Amino acid sequence: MQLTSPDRQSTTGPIIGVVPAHNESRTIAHVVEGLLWHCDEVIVLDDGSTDDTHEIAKAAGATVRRSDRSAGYSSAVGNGFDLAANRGARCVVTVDGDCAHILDDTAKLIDAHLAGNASLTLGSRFLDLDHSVASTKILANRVASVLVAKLFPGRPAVSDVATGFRVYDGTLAQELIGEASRVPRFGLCYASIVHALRRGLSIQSEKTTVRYDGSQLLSTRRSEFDDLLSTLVMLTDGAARCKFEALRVAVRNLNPIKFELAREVIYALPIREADGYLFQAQSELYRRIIRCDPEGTHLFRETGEDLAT
Ligand SMILES: Nc1nc2c(ncn2[C@@H]2O[C@H](COP(=O)(O)OP(=O)(O)OP(=O)(O)O)[C@@H](O)[C@H]2O)c(=O)[nH]1
Ligand SMILES: [Mg+2]
Repeated sequence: MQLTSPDRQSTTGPIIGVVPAHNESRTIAHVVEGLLWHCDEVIVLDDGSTDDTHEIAKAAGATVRRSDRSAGYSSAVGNGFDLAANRGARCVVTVDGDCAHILDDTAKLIDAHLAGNASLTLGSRFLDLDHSVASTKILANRVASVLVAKLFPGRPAVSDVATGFRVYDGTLAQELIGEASRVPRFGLCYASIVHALRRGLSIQSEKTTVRYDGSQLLSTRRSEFDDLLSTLVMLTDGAARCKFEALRVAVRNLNPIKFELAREVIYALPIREADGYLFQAQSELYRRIIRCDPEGTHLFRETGEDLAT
């Protein structure tokens, strides 16, 4: 699924795998070995781990960069982009070190990236859903996609703005090094999309499969939601920035939030014990009964204050 016209892609250089890993000793060998089938080199960025992630990654064949202090996902991936740029990478494949993604999808993702001539190819967990992803995760991602899409009126929303399984064109990866060091924790996931769309570069999505363990399915962590909003606050100004700031205050206070999207109402309901949110949707039909809104594209806080216009 391509969103804009083809770009001029990097056509030479190695394909570099970049894996951020924080205490992933259980899974990192599998990820490195799986990725090495498809990449010329795999670089594991391990910062702040207290287990033997770095040793296992090295034994599995990865180039490892390690530091003592945990600087967050974005900083780790940015350091990977820096090393990939030094090698003149044609493209960079990022994948999480926790083995959430099915690595067999790597070939498909790289092929789609090269064939589609895109700057960024996202391994989407939410295209043609035929595997089990919890509804709260689907809804949380829909909300995230809509918030990002609000910066680009008239452009279709990207289906999975938070996926860690991606292929970046070498030039785009290089452009993102500075941004990666500025955004909070997982902010690069969103900042990269905003950056590409602002530059008029193309983003395409390819269906990929994920596996989660049960504990990850209950809720969306408050910190993840905060990362998204803090990144959008950083990347915007004026009225849009004020609205994202107001929403961030609500998230930081773990307040209930109500989003009215085009075809449904999505509630983010706080679960204090999990320090996060459960997302629930109500159908359009029900919404028509409780309130008539012909425009149907507003975003409201619990108080009813309109945040989107
Ligand atoms: N180097 C490094 N890697 C990190 C850091 N934080 C997270 N990661 C890695 O980034 C990847 C994604 O992090 P997760 O915690 O799984 O985040 P997530 O996939 O959004 O969340 P879940 O859906 O709950 O798994 C994993 O491989 C982590 O080990 C960090 O501070 N430094
Ligand atoms: Mg994960």
